[in-house]
Amino acid sequence: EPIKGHVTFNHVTLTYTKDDDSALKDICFDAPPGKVIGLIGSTGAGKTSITQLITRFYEPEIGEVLVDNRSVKDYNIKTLRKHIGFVLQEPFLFSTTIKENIAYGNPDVTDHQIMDAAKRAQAHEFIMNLPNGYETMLGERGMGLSGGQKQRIAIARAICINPSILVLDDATSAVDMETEFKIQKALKEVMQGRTSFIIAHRISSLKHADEILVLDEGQIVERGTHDELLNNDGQYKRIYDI
Ligand code: DUT
Ligand code: MG
Repeated sequence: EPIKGHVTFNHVTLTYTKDDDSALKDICFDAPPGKVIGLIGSTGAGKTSITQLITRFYEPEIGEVLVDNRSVKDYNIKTLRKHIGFVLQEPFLFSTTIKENIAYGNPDVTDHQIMDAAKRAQAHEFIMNLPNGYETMLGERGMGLSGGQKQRIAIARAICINPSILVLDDATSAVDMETEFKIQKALKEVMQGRTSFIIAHRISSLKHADEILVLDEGQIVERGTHDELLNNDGQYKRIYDI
């Protein structure tokens, strides 16, 4: 049956290695379908770890992770992962054609859908400017494309998969402003109607989130909307002022 994309964390604690401190401590939040959750905090704070619990790459030591009010443990893992799209800072690309890269993980997708996804991902134009267009062969890890172009291919892929839950892990760092603008536009398109988790170092990419969780050393130290957090005069405000 379809997944609506309601994500709930109930007192989640995650420990990678027994001797280490927990990477996540008592994390609680509720992300209703279609809402946008922003995750911010210094390196090692636990942002990526949160998203990896949703896909069950890891299991919490304490607490539970629910999708549509059902524990992720009770899902068939393949079914669950089919409904979760990832756009990572270092997109996962293969040495095959651009078309195959966009269609990856979605064998039933048509050429028309691939092109439509690329247009919405702000990638169609640069693809058409390549000598072989959609048939252009990429090298290892997408060699031949810029970082921003690779990201837009990854966004097009996420659009094709049509996930209910979307994870954007630092998707717009390390690109120039014009490219960032294009990527932001593409992300807005792909986030439409999906529960989205935006991980960012820059506040500009997540200030429109419905709720922002500020993480520090595995704990949520502040939460709220952009405006609420600025009024708090806490860690978020300090990041904003830098
Ligand atoms: N950690 C491990 N093993 C792993 C992944 C992470 O021990 O396989 C630790 C490193 C860190 C904590 O868990 O102390 C949280 O890591 P995470 O990658 O979730 O942090 P982040 O907020 O995503 O950091 P960054 O901004 O650098 O991506
Ligand atoms: Mg991370």
